[in-house]
Amino acid sequence: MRKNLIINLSLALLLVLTFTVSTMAAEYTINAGIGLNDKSAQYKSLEFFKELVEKNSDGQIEVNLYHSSQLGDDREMMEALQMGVQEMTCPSTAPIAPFVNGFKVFDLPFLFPTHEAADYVLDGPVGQDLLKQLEDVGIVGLAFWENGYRQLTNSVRPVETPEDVKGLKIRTMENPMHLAAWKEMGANPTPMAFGELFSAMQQGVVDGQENPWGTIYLQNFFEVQDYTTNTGHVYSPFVLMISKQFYDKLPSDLQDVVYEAAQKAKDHNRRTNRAMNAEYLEKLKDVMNVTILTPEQKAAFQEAVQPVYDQFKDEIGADLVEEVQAQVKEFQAQ
Ligand code: KDG
Repeated sequence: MRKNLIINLSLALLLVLTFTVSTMAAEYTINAGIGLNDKSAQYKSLEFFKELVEKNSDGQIEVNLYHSSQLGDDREMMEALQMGVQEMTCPSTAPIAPFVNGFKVFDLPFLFPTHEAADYVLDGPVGQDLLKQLEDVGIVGLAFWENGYRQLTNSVRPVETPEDVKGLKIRTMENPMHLAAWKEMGANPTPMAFGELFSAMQQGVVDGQENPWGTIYLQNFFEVQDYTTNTGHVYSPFVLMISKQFYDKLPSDLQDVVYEAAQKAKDHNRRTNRAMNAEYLEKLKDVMNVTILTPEQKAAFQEAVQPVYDQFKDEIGADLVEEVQAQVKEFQAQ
């Protein structure tokens, strides 16, 4: 009888303890949404970020991840961050331009000759100053992650010269410079949110699009696109960003946990993304007609889109464009 009582009491205590622990929900929740799917390097790095934040905050912050535009497209998610109804997202720089004009500079075609030159500029004063400017629109820019060099795909013909692009209906990100670059090559560009892209290609609303190899493979674009070319016309950075309303509410030690995790996850992201883009180019060779341009052929694309610099220099800010170009040169001279 006594033994039973002790067992029952212990069980009751265990139940109370389990209940207390399970209802001791984290004090803060970060809902993070992206457009790419859960196989992407971007999602893998968010998983890495989540693990770090939850561990280093001793469970005070929980991170929920959403992929494949489940929470909306890049623009909608940035607006949700501004309103404080979503905490985190990670868009390409192209759709950030309507929020902070200076971000346009990074979508100039053929701006960054190598990944390392991009890292140098993005992690240097120009990149960090632009991240800071996001605060004026209610967003905290934590770090530049990487989308990567964008490559053309289409369902009509192999593309070896800018002339081959003529007349193709190409989906672009919602950014005037991407539109202008494809117009210079005689294409028929249409801006569209990423979440609508696959069915637009499937239904023939557009003939082609441009994205890094990892995206082309992992989003199954090869199922609806036969041809791809290593145009590498733009290096597309990602920006990991958090709602300022949310960040300001965090005690400073937890702000540090989030900031530090974002930096560590940045390194994880660049490493993973570069390895994946190289690996998926090889896999694409089995399922698509892949054109690898010679340096001379690539130079023809660079020349064709050069007018975009003159067209947008004043709009972006001539000083900013020149500063970025000077830093690229500075890096190359090292
Ligand atoms: O998760 C990021 C995507 O939403 C988007 O930025 C991907 O490069 C992209 C595109 O083409 O829209």
